Amino acid sequence: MVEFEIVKGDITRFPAEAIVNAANRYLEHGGGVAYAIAKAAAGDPREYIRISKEAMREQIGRGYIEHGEVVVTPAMRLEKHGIRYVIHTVGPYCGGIWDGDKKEKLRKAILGALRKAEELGVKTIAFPAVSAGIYGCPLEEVVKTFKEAVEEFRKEARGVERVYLVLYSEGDYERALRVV
Ligand code: AR6
Repeated sequence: MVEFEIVKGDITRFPAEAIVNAANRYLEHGGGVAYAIAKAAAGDPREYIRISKEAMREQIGRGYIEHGEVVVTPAMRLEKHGIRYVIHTVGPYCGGIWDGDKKEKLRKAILGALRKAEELGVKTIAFPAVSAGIYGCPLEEVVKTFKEAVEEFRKEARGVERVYLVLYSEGDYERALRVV
């Protein structure tokens, strides 16, 4: 049984075996949680961008990812928190607009990371609220999509036991808890 838990915290120090990055398709890590993860992992965020792009070439065979495709990089300095991998996924850009297409893209982005966690053999995985920051998707819809994606993943999960959705601010955390 896969447990889904909404927690408050900083994902760069969250003790899950894999953490997910809310990346852009080029893995540029220029702002938001992506920049925070890149800086915390490698010290110099540019170094983590270089590592991510190299990993993308090796794992995907091109210079960008589609929704549902993910890239794995080593946790580097994040290992001191028990983190082993960073899984980069790309959610939809909403700019305040939400529809079925955005939901499907986010669902793919979440499931792609969950399936990669299975492949990596990890038991715990933590996500930020993918697309709910710079990409401007409504937080409540993002949380709802997370719940549904984890529900779907339960049918196929073998090794993953716990999925965390980590909210950075108190306000977002309280809003997320109210989503049924
Ligand atoms: N821990 C957990 N959550 C965090 C942290 C943290 N340390 N820092 C921010 N958040 P965003 P997106 C939350 O903008 O909307 C980047 O430039 C934040 O409050 O990071 O998918 C990428 O390179 C928000 O709720 O991701 C892309 O270009 C959530 O993480 C673009 O932003 C996601 O916000 C992706 O935009």
